[in-house]
Amino acid sequence: MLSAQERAHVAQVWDLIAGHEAHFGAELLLRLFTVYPSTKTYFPHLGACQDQEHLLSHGQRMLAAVGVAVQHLDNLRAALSPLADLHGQVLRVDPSNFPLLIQCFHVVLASHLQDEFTVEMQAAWDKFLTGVAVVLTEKYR
Ligand code: ZNH
Repeated sequence: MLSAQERAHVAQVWDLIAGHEAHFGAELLLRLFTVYPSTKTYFPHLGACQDQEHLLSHGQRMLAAVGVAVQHLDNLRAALSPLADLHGQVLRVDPSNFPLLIQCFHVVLASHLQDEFTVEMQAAWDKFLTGVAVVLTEKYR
């Protein structure tokens, strides 16, 4: 559960990303694949050539889902239910990959926002993304 202050920080971070979902998402994926090459195995069509078009389109979809989560902080589980089915039952992404993505998220944010990205914003954003990851990984049965 996020406090009022944490919600404000999450909204503030999202305002800085909104409108740049595809580029932000592509950079996030590229960093994930570079720092944790094992994650590429989930994206055979992306990993091999790291085709910019594919990175941008998948980045866009991923970040758009994060945007939906930002708009539904009080009911993440309902808002992300179809995506949780997809990750848990179809893609079967190992849950250990989520913290890796979250870490890359922080680095990409920090590298762009620099001094604008305060420790309070980072802490709130971490709590938020962890909440998203919990929902996306709880349908593994
Ligand atoms: Zn994921 C897909 C989101 C994480 C892997 N994803 C996806 C999508 C989305 C997402 C929106 C699309 C869907 C449709 O189309 O329908 N993710 C997401 C989010 C997150 C994630 C939000 C966190 C935060 N993922 C993840 C991880 C991984 C993944 C960690 C691993 C590494 N995904 C994935 C895959 C896919 C997806 C493989 C599929 C792709 C294609 O199809 O191409």
